[in-house]
Amino acid sequence: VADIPEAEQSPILLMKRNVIPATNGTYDVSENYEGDYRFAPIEEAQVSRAMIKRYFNMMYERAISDVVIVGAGSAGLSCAYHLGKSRPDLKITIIEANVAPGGGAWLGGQLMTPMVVRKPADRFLTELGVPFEDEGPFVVVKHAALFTSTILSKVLAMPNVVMMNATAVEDLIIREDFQGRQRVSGVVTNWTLVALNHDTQSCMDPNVITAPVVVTATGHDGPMGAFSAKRLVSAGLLKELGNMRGLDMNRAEPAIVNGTREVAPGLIMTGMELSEHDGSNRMGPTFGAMMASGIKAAREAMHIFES
Ligand code: AHZ
Repeated sequence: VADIPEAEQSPILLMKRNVIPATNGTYDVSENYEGDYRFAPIEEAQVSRAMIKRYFNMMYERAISDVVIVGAGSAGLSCAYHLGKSRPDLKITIIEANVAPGGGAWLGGQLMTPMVVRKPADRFLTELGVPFEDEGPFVVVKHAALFTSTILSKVLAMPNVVMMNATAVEDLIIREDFQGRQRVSGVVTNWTLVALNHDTQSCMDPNVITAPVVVTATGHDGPMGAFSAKRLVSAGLLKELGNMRGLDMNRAEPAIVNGTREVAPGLIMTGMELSEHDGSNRMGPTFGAMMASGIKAAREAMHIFES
């Protein structure tokens, strides 16, 4: 910029003159580290506007979605992957209460990192391109984060899938369909930090997303877990919770996969939330059922759109 008068060296004027470092295909990432590393100039407000424009356009557009997936743990993400890939025409919106999506799938069990997946669910790892060690009846991914980061990156790269994290589903939209049946028709959302502070502030009303299909994948009971199962009870659509039974790997995994279904009109349940709904066993740190249940939930959603 030495040839530009100092008075004209505001970031925005520099940008208009195209004074930016070369970033074309021949750019060498190891260049300019000898005390001459330069960034393209920017006005601070451009950063704000770049985020606001995209985020609020996304919220505006996704206020009407085709499918909302509640919870981005291993079951919710597996559902998003299969549905997003199989039906690129559907607007799929993932709502995740935590800042970090992934639920319990950043670790295996007892804070150890390897992830165990019983066969035949290893086929899904192969499809994702996640490497593993074969131990006969099961396989082991060297770090659970390798599965979670891989599926997250693939899901988020899909043009039809968006995710709002740090956003909690606070309620379900339940209204009468044309047959007079109560039907889940969307979700009620709020920023998680707001949802956590309802007891400390005056009323902070939520927002809504309508969708003909909601997939709930909020995990077993916990601070936020089993959210939709519990709401079905308080809304009168389910008599009582089955409550998750003790650990039995051999019973638990097929029960979750085979039990994945539309539990109430418009609401498909997947993953460990089903153990609370149905009263099935927990399986502990073996993740094949979460993947297969997520895929089955995606198939259930497709059936609804095809029927
Ligand atoms: O933050 C939660 C997590 O990421 C999110 N979530 C829960 N309530 C929510 C709400 N709004 C938005 N109201 C919400 N998001 O849902 C995600 C659930 O992920 P998870 O990993 O807890 O559940 P999962 O069913 O995908 O996987 C369960 C993994 C387990 S638990 C278990 C055992 O305890 O035996 N075994 C396995 C394999």
